[in-house]
Amino acid sequence: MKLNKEKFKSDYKRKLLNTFAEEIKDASKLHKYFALGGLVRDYVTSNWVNTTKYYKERGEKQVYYFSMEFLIGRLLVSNLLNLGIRDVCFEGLKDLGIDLNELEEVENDAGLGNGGLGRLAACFLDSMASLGIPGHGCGIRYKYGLFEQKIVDGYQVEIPDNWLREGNVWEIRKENKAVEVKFGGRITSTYENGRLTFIHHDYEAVKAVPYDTPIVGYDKNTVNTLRLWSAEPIDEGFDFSTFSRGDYVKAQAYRASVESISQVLYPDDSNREGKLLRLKQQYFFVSAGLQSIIRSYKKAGFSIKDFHKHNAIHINDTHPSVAVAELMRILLDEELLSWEEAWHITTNSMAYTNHTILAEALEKWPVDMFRELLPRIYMIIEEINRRFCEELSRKYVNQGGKINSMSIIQDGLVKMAHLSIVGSHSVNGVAKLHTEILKHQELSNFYDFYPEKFNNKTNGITHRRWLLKANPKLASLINETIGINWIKAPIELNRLESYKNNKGFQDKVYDIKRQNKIQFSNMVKSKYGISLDPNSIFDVQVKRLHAYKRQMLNVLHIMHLYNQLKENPNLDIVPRTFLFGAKASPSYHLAKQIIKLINSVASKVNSDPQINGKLKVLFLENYSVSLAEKIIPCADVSEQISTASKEASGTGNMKFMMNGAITIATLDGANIEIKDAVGEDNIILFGLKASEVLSYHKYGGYSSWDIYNNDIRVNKLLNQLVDGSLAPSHSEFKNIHESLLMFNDEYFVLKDFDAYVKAQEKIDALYRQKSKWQEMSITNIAHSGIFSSDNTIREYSKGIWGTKEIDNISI
Ligand code: 26Q
Repeated sequence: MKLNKEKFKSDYKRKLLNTFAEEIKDASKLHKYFALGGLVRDYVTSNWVNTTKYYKERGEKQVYYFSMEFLIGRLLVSNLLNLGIRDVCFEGLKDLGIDLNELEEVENDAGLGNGGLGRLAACFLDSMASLGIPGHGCGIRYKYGLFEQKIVDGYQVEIPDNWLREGNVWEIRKENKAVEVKFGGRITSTYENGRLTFIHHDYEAVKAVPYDTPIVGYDKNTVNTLRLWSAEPIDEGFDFSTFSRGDYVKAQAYRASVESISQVLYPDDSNREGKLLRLKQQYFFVSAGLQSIIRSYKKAGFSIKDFHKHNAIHINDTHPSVAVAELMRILLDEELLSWEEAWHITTNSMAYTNHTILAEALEKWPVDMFRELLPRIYMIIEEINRRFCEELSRKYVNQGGKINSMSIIQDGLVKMAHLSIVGSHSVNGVAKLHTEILKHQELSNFYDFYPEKFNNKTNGITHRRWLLKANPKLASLINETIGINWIKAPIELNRLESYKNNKGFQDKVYDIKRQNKIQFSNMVKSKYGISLDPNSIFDVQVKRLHAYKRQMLNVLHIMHLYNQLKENPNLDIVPRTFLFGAKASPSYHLAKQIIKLINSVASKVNSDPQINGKLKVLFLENYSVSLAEKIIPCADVSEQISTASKEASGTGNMKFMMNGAITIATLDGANIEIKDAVGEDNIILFGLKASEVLSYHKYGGYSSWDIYNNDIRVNKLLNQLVDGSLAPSHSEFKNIHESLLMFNDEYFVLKDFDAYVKAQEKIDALYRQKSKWQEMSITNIAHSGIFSSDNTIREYSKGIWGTKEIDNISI
């Protein structure tokens, strides 16, 4: 948009006055932030209304991305950037004595996600709007996002994330668009006009109220919508005419039970037993979302029979997969279509992305629970399954075992992945290796039956947030060097390739990294009182804490370096700063113990004068989107060290390379594609391959005891976990010790230890060759463009949704 500084300044002063009846000199930082946010929203609204109208009037095909999680982070600066007014606002505010960077820090992260899957959804929203694709998000407006993490005495403590406390400038409550969602009750059927009709009795109705957030495209007038649903009682919850103390108490209980539906995001749980409330959440937003889509589709005057030609429904993992049955219900019971018609529309609308191969992560619901909560939906799933099994039995004659293993309902459980596959026209994995494993291992029966459904869509990240916004200095240098086209066409970052040996350019990239490290160290100093050395290698592992991600391998290596330095204080290593950030699921005890271990190692190492500044270890509290934006631009080394085959894709890996970090990696997930993009000379690979891991799983043959007995380094390290070296209590790290020995090291940490140490020695040697290192770093940045989610979204759009890119909306 066009905006000059003077106009902005007067707009801003007026907004502050109108919102808070205050002049700048009297306003708090919070009010200054809210006034700016409100003004930005005002700037966006006419394009927002126009976009919605344009899509509707033209009947453009729209995609709805259904996701339990949207890990958005902050919106202020990213909206300013996408509107093209960051600089003018920065300067205007400066004239008014206000620092935009300070206001940015006032905004609470919208942390409505656990990790990769939720952040991917947020990157996709940014890319859809920036490409002009009519694509919207549909999810839950959790009152509390992922817990806030505090570290107390080295332990993780979880605090509720009350992100809405001060209000949310970006959302608009749409009371008039509320819909009803029905739970429980019972179903009867009658014949009406020659048609079997189902009636739902004694159900509990919940009001679903949408809150809409505008999603602004970069340098486009497209503004899409993220619609998040909030659960409320249908009326105030009690009837004043029969008011009594008992009713009052009942009414309050009813209100609380309804509101609990959108109260809190479930932390990615290690014990993922089917929780009724989570199933309620899933049906709640799916039903509300589909009802509102159909309502507005019909209002625009189109035939329900063409629904799939104008709408694509994407389900982000199995979490929203009840959408398959809910769309069938609406088409059958409300639109009165035949089963065949409804099934045709449903399967042609739905597409499903799988994000994990870990068997324990696949969602299954006990039949009894499912049927009681969603009686009509259960009936429909039974019928879908009956027809599916019939189809299977025509192809697989006398193969009852196979049919049983593919059934949607099996052993008293409803298998949501099976429902998703059967009910969708597309099933995709999120990186090449992951998709191959789905096709040939995890879902091979389904791949044999429906080969045409399976496809790969390698994940991506929005380069606008993860480079342009997070690393403004590097972004400016890139602009000066190759111009600004890369912002719209990120592949053009490859023009930096020709500067990789340019000494002047190398120095500038080095200098920017150093400045970022200094800036970050200042923050660390004031928050933790710890001094970091910006000349040391910043070696960073930030991601959720999971055994398969192998933070343990990283810790064992640090302990090993420490042991070596204790034996030989003159050991010549490049000073290193190891930085961690990770939340553990509250019930995941092993993961929490690993956090404590990192902190124990940190205090041991950091307080040892003999180490003489060669090692520093820091666990950063409360890893989140906004913290990621600060830490990633400082990283020299990116730790992507999952057990091969276990990380579906990873997206942090892409963010780091885009900011010039060198990746130390196993051949897992998208690390493989990063290797293909930068070449083997520009990434440090180590460890077991996926095929080796899978073969150990299948045939056995690995004994962690052998390594413990034969490698004196490993022997010493494991003993140190339980001999009081790191904690006064010898049982503090007992579970870790047991997982590595008694339980035979499920994730091959010890098996890969030697290779990892050697890979780290390689990093040390390379970092000493400054020019070589800079060349590698620039090569990584230059080849990061293909990992822009713009590319990923184009592939989804062409290959799955059939949506088009609209150049500019003109009304
Ligand atoms: C399930 C049941 C009960 C409670 C929580 C859950 C749950 C919640 C979140 C299960 C899974 C998740 C999230 C999974 C996830 O983030 N997967 C990651 O997806 C990324 C995007 O595709 C990939 O890059 C990562 O490799 C993958 O781990």
